[in-house]
Amino acid sequence: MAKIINEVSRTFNEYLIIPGLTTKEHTPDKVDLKTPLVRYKKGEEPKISLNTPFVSAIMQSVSDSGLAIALAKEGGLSFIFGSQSIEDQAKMVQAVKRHKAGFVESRANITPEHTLADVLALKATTGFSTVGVTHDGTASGKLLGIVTSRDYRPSRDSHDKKVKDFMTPAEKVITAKDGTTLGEANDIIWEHKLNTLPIVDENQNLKYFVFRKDYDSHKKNPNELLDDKKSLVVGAGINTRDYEERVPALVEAGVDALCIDSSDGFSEWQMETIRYVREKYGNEVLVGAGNVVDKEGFRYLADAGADFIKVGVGGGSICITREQKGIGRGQATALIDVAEARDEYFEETGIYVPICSDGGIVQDYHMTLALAMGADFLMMGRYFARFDESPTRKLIVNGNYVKEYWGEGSNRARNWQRYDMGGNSNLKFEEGVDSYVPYAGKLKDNLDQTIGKIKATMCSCGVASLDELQTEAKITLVSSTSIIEGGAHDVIVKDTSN
Ligand code: CPR
Repeated sequence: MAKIINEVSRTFNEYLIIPGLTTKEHTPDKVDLKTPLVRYKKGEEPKISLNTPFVSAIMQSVSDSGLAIALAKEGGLSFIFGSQSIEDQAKMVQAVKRHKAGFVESRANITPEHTLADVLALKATTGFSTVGVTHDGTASGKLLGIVTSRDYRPSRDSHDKKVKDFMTPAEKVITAKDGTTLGEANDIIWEHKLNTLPIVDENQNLKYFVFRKDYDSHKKNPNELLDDKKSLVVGAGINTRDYEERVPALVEAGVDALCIDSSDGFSEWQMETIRYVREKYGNEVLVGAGNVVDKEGFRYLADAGADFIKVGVGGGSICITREQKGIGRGQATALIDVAEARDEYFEETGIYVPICSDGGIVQDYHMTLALAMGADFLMMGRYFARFDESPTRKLIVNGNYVKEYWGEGSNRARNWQRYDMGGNSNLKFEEGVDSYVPYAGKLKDNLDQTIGKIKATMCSCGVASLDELQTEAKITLVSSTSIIEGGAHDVIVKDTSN
């Protein structure tokens, strides 16, 4: 007979944290969120620790080089999506590793043959008002001019007007050569009263923009996640099919950590992928695995040598795996179970294998709960998809700004490998949806708020580190009636939207 687990599996919404004694020592500025990313032996240091316990989901609509740069600057890490060609993924990894503070790759580009209507559409979807005009409309094409909002009047000019007829042509644009330092670039910006300085290579191909408005933000962020050569740290997703080609290309590109991306990671396919990495690179290349939802799954991947293990099946906001396949487990219960397995494994072997709670986080307090329940770090898709830095279009839907967000198992992403069960079967059915999420602005502003809330809650618990949170937090189940008590109730809430 099948094994029936009668314990209900639960979600974060069903729990709350009970405050502990807050001493005068417990102030948010003293809270440290540093956490291990990869396995380590008792008494040793992990090869990589995060300064902020967040990683961004391995998804087309979330983790490209732009988001990876923004998140590493804040102390977290992105796993660049693997559902693209090996070459394109390696290029994205390289773009992060080669990133120089203050030098940004142009994310809004157009050709001279496009029209004002195209410029306006590009501005609306990307949010960028400086558009690079290049011969092929790419971010690295020959620079032929730039367009800023000073070059056109949307209410007066014909929207059919060609870009070449109103752009500031390259001969009139002050540029600097690749290799210019940030200090030199800023001097040129000040001297010529510029808003934007394009950086070009010896063939006049566009490399970067340096923006005047960013000047202050170039000051180094103390949380920034850097490798020993002072480059930003970046991860990448891999699959269990083409790893013999993909892994070497990503390693060559300078990737810091890999993660096998699968909706169900408790498989021999994952074990073989980890074995391949170990045989070829020993412990030099770091590789996480998952996803699992119980002790057995954790143990299997830990024994296989995974550097970290992701937890969660079916809890993602865009995910319909539970409806489609009937597999999964409430995220909180899965996490609590796997955290116990991780601690037992540490006891027994002296090896700590960090766990990552992946999917299903909606409220900021869910993050604190997940960390208190034992997660070493959190993977989020929906949360990051809402920001300027995510790779998707910003649109207006029903009068509100939104960003697009689609699942890796949706028809749009077509990342069937993530759901692949091996063999020659060619089964393809959707395990996720294509959606919109409310637009939320800049990553840094949102992260500052979120981290502020987590630190405040930790102070309420009387703890100053994640380790202390995990050992000392008191967590309680809540009834459905007490959930009503938790929101505003029995009052008429004023409409403050106008
Ligand atoms: P949220 O943070 O949006 O709730 O969840 C993101 C996570 O959802 C991803 O890290 C991944 O594990 C999972 N995921 C992504 N696409 C998916 C589809 Cl189509 N189906 C099921 N899970 C998906």
